[in-house]
Amino acid sequence: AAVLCTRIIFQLTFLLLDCPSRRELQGTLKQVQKLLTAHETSYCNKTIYQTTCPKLDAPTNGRKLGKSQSVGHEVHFLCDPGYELVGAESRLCQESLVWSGQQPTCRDINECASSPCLNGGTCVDEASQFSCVCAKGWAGVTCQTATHAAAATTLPAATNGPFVRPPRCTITQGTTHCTCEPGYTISGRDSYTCTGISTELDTVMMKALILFHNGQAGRLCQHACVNTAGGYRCTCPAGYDVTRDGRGCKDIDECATRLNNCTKDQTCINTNGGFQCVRVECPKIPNATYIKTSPMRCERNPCPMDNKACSQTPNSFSYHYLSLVSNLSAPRVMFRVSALRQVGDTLRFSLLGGRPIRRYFTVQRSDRLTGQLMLVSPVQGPATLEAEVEMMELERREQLGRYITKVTMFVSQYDF
Ligand SMILES: [Ca+2]
Ligand SMILES: [Ca+2]
Repeated sequence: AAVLCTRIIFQLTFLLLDCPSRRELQGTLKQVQKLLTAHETSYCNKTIYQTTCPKLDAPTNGRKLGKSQSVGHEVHFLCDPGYELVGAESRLCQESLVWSGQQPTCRDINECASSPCLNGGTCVDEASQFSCVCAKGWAGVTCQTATHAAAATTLPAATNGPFVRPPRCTITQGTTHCTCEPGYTISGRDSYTCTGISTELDTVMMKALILFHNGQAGRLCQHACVNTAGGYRCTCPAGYDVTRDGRGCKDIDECATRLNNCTKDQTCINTNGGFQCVRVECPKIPNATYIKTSPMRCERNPCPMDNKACSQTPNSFSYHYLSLVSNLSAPRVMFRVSALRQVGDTLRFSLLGGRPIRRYFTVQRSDRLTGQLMLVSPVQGPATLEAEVEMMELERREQLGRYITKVTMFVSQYDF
């Protein structure tokens, strides 16, 4: 409009100064009229026929709120669950008939991207850094360490005394022969009582430990997270199923199903992420012979009278198998061996084996009649460890009886 006006003024000035002819004047007026018409047309188009902004689309995987495209009206944008908005949350139809800002998009949220605070910790944003407020039972910069208090409250009280069960005895040709249920050991010199090796407790304890270990609220997936459009999916390694909540991994019990290939004379031991077929072979040691009294126990045949070499050998060997997860925190009780009552003046518990086993385990007394195998250092799986706990009865330093408990531990590759 400014240019147009200048041009009209210029042309009129020209007319006034130079006294133009009638024809020239008519020509100029025609031109002015033409320009004014053109201007009016363009003005009318805008003000009367174009009062709205162009149509806006909703972003892919999102919605647009507000339908009006009139000047002064706003539209808002929302994304579907699993997506986040990138760009303007709203756009305004401006006087110029152009929407303000840029068209936003909905971007898939990568749920698998790790949060810095683990185990249910809350991340607190600070200037150029962050800090974690840890959930109860966790500590450390990223809440990575379980505090002792949490472990203690989750575990059942470890004060259970020895378990006692009557043995099954048979009398053949004047000799009494007794055996115990699996998990119990004949102990004491009389050999007529089955004393509990606290397998039952250990099973409960292990379950509690595993639950505790898996209860890591900060981990979205226990194993692997796969980001998907609008969501995510957790996957588990071979040997595990994804749990019902879709986040955890549950071991497949191959021994409870036909998924194992153990033969009839083998015992299937379910492990975390797999299984083992085991078969107990009685030890061959000089001066004594052993017979299998149960799939997991060997007992010494009676020694000839006054054969001291024979009577010094172990009275029994019992075998136990534990399935553990990798990196269990230590110290921790793994197994208990108990005597029903004291025979002789001393009961001694010790760990047999060399340095490799001593790196992870120790044996200590937990009460007068019980020794416990303790894990002293976390074991990184996959690994198979064998610890032998010896219980010895003494009278004035003379050996009365020796009982060996072999504990084989199958440590999984993962911490579940
Ligand atoms: Ca996603
Ligand atoms: Ca298994």
